[in-house]
Amino acid sequence: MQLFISDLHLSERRPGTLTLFEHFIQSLAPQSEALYILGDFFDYWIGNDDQSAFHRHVQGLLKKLSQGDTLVFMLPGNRDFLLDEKFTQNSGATLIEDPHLITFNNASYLLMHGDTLCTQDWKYQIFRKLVRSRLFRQCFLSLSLSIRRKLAKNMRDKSRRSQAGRPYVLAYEPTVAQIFKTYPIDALLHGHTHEEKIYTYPLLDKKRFVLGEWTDTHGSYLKLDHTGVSLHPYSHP
Ligand SMILES: [Mn+2]
Repeated sequence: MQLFISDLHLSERRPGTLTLFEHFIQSLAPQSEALYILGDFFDYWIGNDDQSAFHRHVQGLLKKLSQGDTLVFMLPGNRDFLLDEKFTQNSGATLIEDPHLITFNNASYLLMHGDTLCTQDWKYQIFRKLVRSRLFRQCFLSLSLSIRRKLAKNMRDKSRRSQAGRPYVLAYEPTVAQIFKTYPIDALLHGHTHEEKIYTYPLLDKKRFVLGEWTDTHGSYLKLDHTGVSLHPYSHP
């Protein structure tokens, strides 16, 4: 069995979500061969030198899981795209690229965070290209931690304001169709849009599984086993 989660947006300001995740990683996750985290695991990640007690604790949770029988994979999202090899050392999680192809039981699945599917938001796609460049990375990481923290907070506030009152940007279906054309897959698994929903494409005989966001009381995960992929809510027992 393999498990997939995304969009926990873990931060010091969301202790309840951390508690729910702690339960997940100690009860369900150790039963799986692999845990894939599909982006926005952290609400923000401004560089590996930001080793607060909170970050050390979360990395420790992943490390403990990876030292058992479960492989941990981390696909960075738009909030934590600065995760790097140092994080791998501290957490035992292997970083994977977006998109990432896996096969299981003779079926193929494509894993993504999901922001690259929202191509109607062209302003965001330009911004994404810019911040993922080597130059931006070097410049940003050369700033002091306190300045990076301020910039990250400004960016979050700005995105919250621009998002307020508007429907969440969804995946653009022609872009999804292009993905199905490009990759010989049975299903696409992603997060980012927080929908917690399964899309079916009967003409193509394909599916798209969209993970939900985690809160204090509600989590969301995908399970892949011999029966295929299934979407599940997660809550405190
Ligand atoms: Mn996201």
